[in-house]
Amino acid sequence: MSKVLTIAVSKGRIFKDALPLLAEAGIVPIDDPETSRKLILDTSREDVKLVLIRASDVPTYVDYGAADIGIAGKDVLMEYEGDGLYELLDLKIACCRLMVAGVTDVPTESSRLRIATKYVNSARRYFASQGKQAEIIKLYGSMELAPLVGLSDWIVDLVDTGNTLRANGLAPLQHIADISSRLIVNKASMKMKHAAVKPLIDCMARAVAERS
Ligand code: PRT
Ligand code: MG
Repeated sequence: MSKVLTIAVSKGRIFKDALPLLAEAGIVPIDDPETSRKLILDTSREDVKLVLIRASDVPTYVDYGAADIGIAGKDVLMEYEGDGLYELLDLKIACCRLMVAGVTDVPTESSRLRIATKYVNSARRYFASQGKQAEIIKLYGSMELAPLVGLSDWIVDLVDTGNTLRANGLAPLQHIADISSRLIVNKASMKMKHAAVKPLIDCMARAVAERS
């Protein structure tokens, strides 16, 4: 195993919120990811590199050891089925809620409840826990549209301010889970690179505690 520590993180809101926490561990990217086209960023620490990937791919890279560490939303982790990683720390960034939403509280009672979502596993588990039969329809985006055009009764999606729902005439109906980003670590890296991984986790844990 190489001496370099690789951290997988997605561009956008998670990256922005993670920067100050990474800085507490002495990790500052050399290039600005918003302007650079690089997918591997050098940092102020010679032994640490950041890899920029899509939010939903972060657990995959960490599970397979292509990245030692990752920062991923709990929403993404709840969907992920691999078991090669540890979820070690709640970073309390990029917070939102996973919710059931729709035009009205009352689903069309005729056939089986239909739910459109990107979060198939979480939706299935949630409705099963409520003792409700639901047909889950997998979408990759723009979930808000589904109830408006009769594709589904409700959706399961992330809600922050609620503005996106409101703009489409939808309301939040049921709370499924509070979401924040988590620090995840490849199981083998945790053992083989413990001397490098442990202080990094401790630094970030301290930074999180100081903020809250
Ligand atoms: O875009 P891409 O397919 O690459 O991935 P992604 O959309 O998952 O990435 P990104 O960067 O948009 O989101 C990364 C992570 O941020 C998610 O996995 C969540 O853990 C976290 N997060 C926090 C959010 C939100 N808040 C959020 N509000 N992710 C998405 N949203 C979206 C939501 O899906 C909805 O469309 O914002 C809209 C709702 O926001 P409000 O404020 O209008 O309620
Ligand atoms: Mg997005």
